[in-house]
Amino acid sequence: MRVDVVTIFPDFFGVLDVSLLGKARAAGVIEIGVHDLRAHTHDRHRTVDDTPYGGGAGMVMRPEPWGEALDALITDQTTLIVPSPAGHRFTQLAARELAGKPHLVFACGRYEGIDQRVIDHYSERIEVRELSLGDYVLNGGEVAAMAMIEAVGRLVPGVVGNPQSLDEESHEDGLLEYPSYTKPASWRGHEVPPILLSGNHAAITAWRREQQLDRTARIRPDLLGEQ
Ligand code: 6GU
Repeated sequence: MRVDVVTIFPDFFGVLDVSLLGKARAAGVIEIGVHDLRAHTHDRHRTVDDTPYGGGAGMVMRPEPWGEALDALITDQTTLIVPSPAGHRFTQLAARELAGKPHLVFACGRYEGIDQRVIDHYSERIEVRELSLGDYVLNGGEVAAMAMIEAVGRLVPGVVGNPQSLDEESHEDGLLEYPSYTKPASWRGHEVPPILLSGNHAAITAWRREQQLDRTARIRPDLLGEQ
């Protein structure tokens, strides 16, 4: 898979060199390119934003640098992702879908967002997804893009060492994960649930399922279709 990111803060993406994703990158399983939007400005001040038509607070990113930057990156195989608090919710299902795409381009906007015509223009040519992490506001798309790259990247075959560990995680089966324990069996007066020491695998599986349902009902009843 290839991932390209366009941003006015390329330095944000330095962390993509560390941990599992960094290893996958070094091994060539995922190629990631980070591109400075300002390389596509042509004025002395390298301007990327301007005041909104119709008035209002904040600044809007001008379409021309985006057009130049994205034209240099996209092919008809590209999925363009625009992180935005006004987008569709980014979920584990969305991450799975994106992990099957050959080329993702993230357009990280700042300020009040990118001129809408950029999204309209590329939507006529390629798949464009406006995606939000959740119902809160970040200063820009960079941190959101990083979260999405990590969530998608770890689903690409060869990135996570043991693929089975992916199947038992929160959200893969629509439920929150069961609690995990390791040694010692007793710590500061807290005991590991005895069933986990019983060696009865059927009973352990049933207990874990019960814990998943219990936890989901308490913490995320919306996942069970209850509000
Ligand atoms: Cl994708 N972008 C911004 N700016 N804020 C967000 C977000 C994205 N998701 C949640 N909040």
